[in-house]
Amino acid sequence: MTNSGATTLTNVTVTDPLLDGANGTLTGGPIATLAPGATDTTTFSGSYTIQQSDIDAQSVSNQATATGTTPDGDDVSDLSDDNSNLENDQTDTDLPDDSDILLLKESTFNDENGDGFAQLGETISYSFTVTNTGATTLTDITITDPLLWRLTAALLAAYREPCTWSGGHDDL
Ligand SMILES: [Ca+2]
Ligand SMILES: [Ca+2]
Ligand SMILES: [Ca+2]
Repeated sequence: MTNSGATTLTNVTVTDPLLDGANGTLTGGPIATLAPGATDTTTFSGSYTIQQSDIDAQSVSNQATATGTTPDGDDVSDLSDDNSNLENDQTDTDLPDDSDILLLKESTFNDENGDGFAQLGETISYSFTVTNTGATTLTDITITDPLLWRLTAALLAAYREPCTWSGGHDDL
């Protein structure tokens, strides 16, 4: 925070929609008096707790506003910038990507006539458990399985249910 004008400013405050919100804190101030050319780097500080939407976006952007009162009683203000006193850019924080997925495929042989052996026409049931092991929200999750496509084709011809899908649907 710098007073870039020629007059002394009083009652200097900072507002920030992100840090003033439910997941942020903005502490310090107001600065009672800021002389011409003076810079204050210690009075105001803030923090923000990142949300799932931020992790998914892999970035947090926001901007603060400083306001001070001139000797005439007027207010002057400036939108914050990330690296220059002459600009008004949002401050961006990149969040590292942490996306990953795991698939578990389990099987059960269905000894449908109960004789302890496998015969033609008996089936195997498969279940799939999909887990999001990363930190981001995943969408449009699909499973491909060349064996089950073959089974589906072969057994649909015989009007039989080729396999069952169970488990993991909550993760899908
Ligand atoms: Ca800038
Ligand atoms: Ca600015
Ligand atoms: Ca059997």
